[in-house]
Amino acid sequence: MNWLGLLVLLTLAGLAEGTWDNCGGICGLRPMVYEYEYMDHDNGTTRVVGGADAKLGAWPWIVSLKHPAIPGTRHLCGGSLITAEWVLTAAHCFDPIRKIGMVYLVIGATQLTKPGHGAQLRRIKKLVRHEHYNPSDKSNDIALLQLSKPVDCNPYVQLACVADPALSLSELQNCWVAGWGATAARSQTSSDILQEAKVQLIDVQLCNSSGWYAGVVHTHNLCAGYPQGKIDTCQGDSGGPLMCQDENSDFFWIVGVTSWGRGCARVKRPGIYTSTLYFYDWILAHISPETIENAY
Ligand code: 4AZ
Repeated sequence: MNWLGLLVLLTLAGLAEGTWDNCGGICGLRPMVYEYEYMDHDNGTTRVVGGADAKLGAWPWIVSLKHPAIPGTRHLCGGSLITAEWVLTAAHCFDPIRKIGMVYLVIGATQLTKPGHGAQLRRIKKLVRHEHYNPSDKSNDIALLQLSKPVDCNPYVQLACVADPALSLSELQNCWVAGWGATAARSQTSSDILQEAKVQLIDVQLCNSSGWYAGVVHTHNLCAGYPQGKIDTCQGDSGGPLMCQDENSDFFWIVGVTSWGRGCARVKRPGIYTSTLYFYDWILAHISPETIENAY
């Protein structure tokens, strides 16, 4: 092959990489947070309900699903960017099924009224709700949204790592929730600035015991929050991520999708999340059908 041919091939390969994998094949990293640490910026207080304002780019995979019919910031639900063209969210965000054509996604924002230059807007090309999602008991509360066009990653837009079944949850200590949902129980208004809070994973057996949720939590759920309440996700946080830092590294895994709870921040009523470990194969099968078909 002549040199010109080789050059054309290499250029095409480079372009193809730019189009298909513009997020560098990495996930769960927070470039802006590492910058803040380098600058010796204070880390914010670990003081969602009971949370604190997140810094710009703190959770670069978090997405706001918006609907024009919702008053104020139009925020409907949270979501997480798991590939350049797929967002993980909760099935109940589309309960009742809304006009999908009207829903749009804001990716890379911290403040909804000032999304900033890194933020990108997308529409939904395809909605995949879990085929066994049941609105009456919120079982299988998980959905995937294919974006109208893949995002371009930047310091404010990064992919989340989806936790696989091999991950040992009981060893994860640094877990967080984030969202634009209500900052007080019974409040209907969403927060303009993304809120974040550190939470504890609570054993599902304890969570399901009498005096707690008394058996209504499914085996494919996770519970997170505090026995004494006070810090929790709330209305509008649904669909967003429950994230834990890897034991041996800086990056974060999405271990749950915010699903429901009895009220917000109440004693012995922590938030209920759909486990991504449990639904890992379902997620993979729907975002890359070719891969799965070839695997069997
Ligand atoms: C909701 O309605 C909701 N306290 C989300 C999370 C929790 C409660 C309600 C957990 O979207």
